[in-house]
Amino acid sequence: MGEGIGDYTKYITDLRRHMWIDGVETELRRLIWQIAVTGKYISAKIHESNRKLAGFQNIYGEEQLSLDRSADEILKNQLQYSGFVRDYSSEEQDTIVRIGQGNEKYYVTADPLDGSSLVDTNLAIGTIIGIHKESMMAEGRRSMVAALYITYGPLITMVYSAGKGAHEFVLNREGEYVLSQENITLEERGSIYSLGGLRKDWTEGHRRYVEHLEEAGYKLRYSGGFVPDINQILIKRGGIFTYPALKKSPRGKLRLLFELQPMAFIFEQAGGMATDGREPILALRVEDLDQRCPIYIGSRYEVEKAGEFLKDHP
Ligand code: FDP
Repeated sequence: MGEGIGDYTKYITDLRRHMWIDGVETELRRLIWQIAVTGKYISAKIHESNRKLAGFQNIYGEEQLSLDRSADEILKNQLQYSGFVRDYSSEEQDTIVRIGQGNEKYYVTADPLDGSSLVDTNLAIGTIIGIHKESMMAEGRRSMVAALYITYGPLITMVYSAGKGAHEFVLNREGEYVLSQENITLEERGSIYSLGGLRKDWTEGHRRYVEHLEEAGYKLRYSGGFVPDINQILIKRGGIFTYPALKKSPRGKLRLLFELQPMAFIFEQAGGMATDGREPILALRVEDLDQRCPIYIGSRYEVEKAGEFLKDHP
């Protein structure tokens, strides 16, 4: 065998090389790399604030808020320096922010620090990113070119997809993202379920769906952090995460643009599905930055089954 790319790939562990071999376009590659590196700075900020605050429970709430904002600032600045991003929108900003000159290729959405209310419990939290090739106020299927999320847990892991499968990397002690799982593929059907919202607020269709899962022996696995809960479904190769429409909030809780679209992009790339109970998440048009949406995301069987129950009992 010669020294072709086929031989070379088996030695690939580093994120940059992986994206290069995967044929990810140069600027997109650099942008994803830049965001992954920014995850290290955000992680340092999380650690810094925890050290500073140990023992000061009374001011902890305030600091959590500033942690969200710090993560947002770090991300926005890094993206601005990258030179590849025209517009930035995040859960921490009221409007879309022009951070480029106006001729850059990409538009980035961010939930800089999802689940920050879990910091004091030492559960995992995360950063969620969507990368669009045109204005993000569109259907995800049309505008998205890549998505990634970083999980800050006992390990820092990053899952990205640039439209050619979903891949997981682990940050090692040398500060490199090392490939841990390539082309993650969900099974047709899983065995865990992860449910947001209070049972008393569920709709009839959703209640019946959950009872169906319980009768079938699904195990409950829910931390209350969207990133680790979703990550669990992906890494365990299936099951269902849902934050449904509730009687008092028919649009559910989670945000379409910042939280749901990026995860839907990654799950579809892993052979899974993501719907609002009817339509694919990526077919929904974003009309408003704060738009909420119910979500059923996971392996095919469970997502389709949810659709059947919700059709019969809307
Ligand atoms: P949090 O409010 O704790 O920041 O979107 C934020 C989020 O967490 C998700 O991470 C999580 O899935 C969901 O909200 C949990 O919401 P509730 O505890 O209000 O049901």
